[in-house]
Amino acid sequence: MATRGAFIAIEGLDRSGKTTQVATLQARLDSEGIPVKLFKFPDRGTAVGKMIDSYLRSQSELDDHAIHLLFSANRWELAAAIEQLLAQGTTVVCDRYAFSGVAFSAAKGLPLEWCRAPDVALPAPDLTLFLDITPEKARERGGYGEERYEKEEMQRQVRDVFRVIASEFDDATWVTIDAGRKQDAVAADIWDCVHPLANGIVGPVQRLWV
Ligand code: FDM
Repeated sequence: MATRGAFIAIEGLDRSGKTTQVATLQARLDSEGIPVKLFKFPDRGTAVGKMIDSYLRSQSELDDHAIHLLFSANRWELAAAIEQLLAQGTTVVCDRYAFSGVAFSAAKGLPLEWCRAPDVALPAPDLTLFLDITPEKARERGGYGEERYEKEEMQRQVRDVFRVIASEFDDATWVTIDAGRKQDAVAADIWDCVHPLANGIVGPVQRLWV
């Protein structure tokens, strides 16, 4: 039976080592000869992405609802490209996706259900890996960066919302990984989860949030 590429989302808190782990996963898939394409959200290169970038750097102010919708629009801009790649048999790895969208906006106080609405019917990942790290461990790693959400209290709240989102998924679709450990141990866990999907998936791409 024909297979399509797997859709993998990597979500994570600040200082969880997400960027490194995404690069490591991409390299591993490459070395196994599995076609892979990486997306990163927000994609700051599009017209919408430029507005998001300016907001994150605190160079502009936007209403919380408005920026939420821009983050979602940024995903919709690339949704067709993602679907096309999956149909061609390419594995798609996303560095952040709609779960970050919900987690960050809900952490600011917007209702969870309102936050989900603009992402309804986007392609749903087959697997989401959540790189979890305690605020204490993040502090040990040198604290947070300069951008708008990189503050301990915000990260705590985001972590709480991620927990709520995680509880809605089964163990095969959402895996929380302790990212407070050594890089190699985290990468090994990620590969254990991704490997079974890497040779392709039978059946259509699912939709958020069903
Ligand atoms: N972020 C990211 C959101 O608030 N909503 C979203 O939909 C997405 C995809 O943007 F603080 C936040 C999360 C993070 C910031 O992410 C930029 P990177 O990974 O640090 O570039």
